[in-house]
Amino acid sequence: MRISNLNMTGTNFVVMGILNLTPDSFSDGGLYLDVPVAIERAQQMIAEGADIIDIGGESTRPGAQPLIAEEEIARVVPVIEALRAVSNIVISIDTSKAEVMRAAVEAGANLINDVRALQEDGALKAVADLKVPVCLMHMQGQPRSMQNNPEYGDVVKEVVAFLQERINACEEAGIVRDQIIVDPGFGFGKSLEHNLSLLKHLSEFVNIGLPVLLGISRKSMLGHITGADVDKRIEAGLATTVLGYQAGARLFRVHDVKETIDALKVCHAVALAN
Ligand code: YH5
Repeated sequence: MRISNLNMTGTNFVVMGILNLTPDSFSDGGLYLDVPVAIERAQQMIAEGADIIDIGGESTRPGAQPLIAEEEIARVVPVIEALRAVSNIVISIDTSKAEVMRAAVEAGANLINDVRALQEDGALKAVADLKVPVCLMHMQGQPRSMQNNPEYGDVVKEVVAFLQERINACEEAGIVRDQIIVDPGFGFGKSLEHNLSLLKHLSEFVNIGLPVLLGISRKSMLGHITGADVDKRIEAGLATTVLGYQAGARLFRVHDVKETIDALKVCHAVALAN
């Protein structure tokens, strides 16, 4: 997974715009269930410079209930097909289910983003068969209960070790190493202190030697630090983007594409200076 293959603008970062198709999403409020409305939002993020559109149909917010594959496919496939019909943008599918991965790639998706790191039945095989890049994210527990007192000995060591184990599982299943992206999974079974330690020590994830994706946009940790409501967390999110870039993260999953790209252009310009 070379960043240069995902970013066409001469910069060394990749911005993934979030297109949420869940009715109960707390940051988008389920506004994009309509296919034309979803496509308009995607086109806006593309116009703002997004390199990837990440499409998700399963809510993974704290407390969320599981969804059956058929319903998830019914939400995401029409949007993937419609977006593919009007754009050659890289499309990522945010799912844990093998059937959804297969249906999404068939419909035109190019990348799998799995918050369960291919631990569900058939998921490793699906990605190996589909030969698409994959983002492996760490989560402790399941969305329904993950924020009820998450516990770690050493959060950084444990999350790095989990990702190493999943990379090994991928390679054993025939997924090539250079198709893998890793993600500490901010907010997924983590307290504020855990999230802060992961960001402070992000370079330990960069040292794994694979591209690191950061997904902090609008999340509760930003609200806990600043007191800002979910739609007023852009500046707080940009601070984490800059810190993440400086530590070596190169992929950023965000709602606020233009603002994030401007911040990253400054980071990149400084990185190029003498
Ligand atoms: C992620 O970090 N997150 S879905 C709560 C919010 C705002 C946003 C309170 N999928 C990640 O985006 N995939 C999600 O406001 C992800 N990394 C990867 N790879 C949760 C989300 C969100 C939750």
